[in-house]
Amino acid sequence: NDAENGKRAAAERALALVEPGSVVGVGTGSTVRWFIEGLARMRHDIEGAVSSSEASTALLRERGIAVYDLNGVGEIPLYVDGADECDGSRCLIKGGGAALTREKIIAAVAREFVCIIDPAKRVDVLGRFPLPVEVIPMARSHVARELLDLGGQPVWREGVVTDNGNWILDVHHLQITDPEALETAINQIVGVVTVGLFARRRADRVLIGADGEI
Ligand code: DER
Repeated sequence: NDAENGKRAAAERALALVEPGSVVGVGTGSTVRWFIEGLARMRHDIEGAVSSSEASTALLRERGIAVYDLNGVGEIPLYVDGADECDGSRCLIKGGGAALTREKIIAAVAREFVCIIDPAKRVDVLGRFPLPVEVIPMARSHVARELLDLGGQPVWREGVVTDNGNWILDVHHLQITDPEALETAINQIVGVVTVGLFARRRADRVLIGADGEI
């Protein structure tokens, strides 16, 4: 279908950006799965990967790609990951796959963060997709009340525990016209581990389907 074709096309384009002999930063999700398939084809040309989730780690290792602890590697030239929404300034909502914390860590370390999306995720204003917020379990209700005060409608993603042992609130009904300000505001709430807004550190390039780019 169109979405899958768009995901695959964007992922294929990202493969061309991989430096030979490098350790590649790899994200999480169905778009990144196409990127991982491509990395498998070129696994002898790369040193290995650092991964943003146990799920991606398994996919990489099954394909004969070494996965390193981030603390054990130097600079990461390139991080490739998907997103749930992307606005015209390359700000992203991420976390649909519950991997937002490790994704944000690798994005912070990587020299270049390239986001790969199908065209349906390109929006004018972020917020139609509920904003994921990773929270320390004991703080769930406190953070939810604070998010209500910020105008959101938080919903507990019940039954989901992140790779870090935390819970997720998905915040509905936000119109995020100032992503950096909202990211900063939510980061301040005690009990928040990570907010799935990538604005302070946004994508450097966004590859959209077969031929779009911002
Ligand atoms: O969780 C994430 O941030 C992922 O990147 C995810 O949201 C993108 O998922 P998809 O590629 O399966 O749409």
